[in-house]
Amino acid sequence: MTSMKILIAAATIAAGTVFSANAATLINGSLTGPTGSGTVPTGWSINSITPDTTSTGSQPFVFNVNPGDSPDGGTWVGLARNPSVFESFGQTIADFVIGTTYTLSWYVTNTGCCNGGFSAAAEILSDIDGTTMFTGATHTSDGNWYQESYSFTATSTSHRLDFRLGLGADAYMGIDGISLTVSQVPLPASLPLLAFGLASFGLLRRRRKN
Ligand SMILES: [Ca+2]
Repeated sequence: MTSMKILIAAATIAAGTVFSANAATLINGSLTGPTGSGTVPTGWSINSITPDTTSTGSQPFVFNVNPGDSPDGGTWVGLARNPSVFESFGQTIADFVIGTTYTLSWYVTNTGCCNGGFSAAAEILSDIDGTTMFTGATHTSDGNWYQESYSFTATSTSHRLDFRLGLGADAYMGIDGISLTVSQVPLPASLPLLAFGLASFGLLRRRRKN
């Protein structure tokens, strides 16, 4: 193995170690659970009104457009809204590392609901600690699944993440396959490992000269 290859391998291991150490634990991002109106899967809690756990094959309502399975598969959560209220669900994650940047991603579909009602175009909003941090693209009621994501930096070890639709004309959307990954670690955490990698490289070069 050349010294450059060893350096790259060391840096890769170092980066992997830092990234896994900073990982935050999102429970049941696949939203797997028994279907039903006004219920959310294990690991999640209702924040507002009555989100539903549903699937293509077993839903509590009749969708305007029946979606295929999401890319995540299995069950997913349906959210309704009207001009004055929205359904919302989420979970509190308590092992964030302050200063670390995380990427939150999910799949969304606009199915519409209930025999033609709730047919407006709409978008997913991602709230952190009750503040909207990201508004997804507006999707018409076509039953297709779209992936969306954004990044944020943890400012506390504990943050509450919620998903909902913004207020507006009656609409119904599904969300599934929610994932939370580390996208950037704070510089001070990576510095000692980078120094270790560079020191290893220096040792190898010195050994070669001898
Ligand atoms: Ca799922």
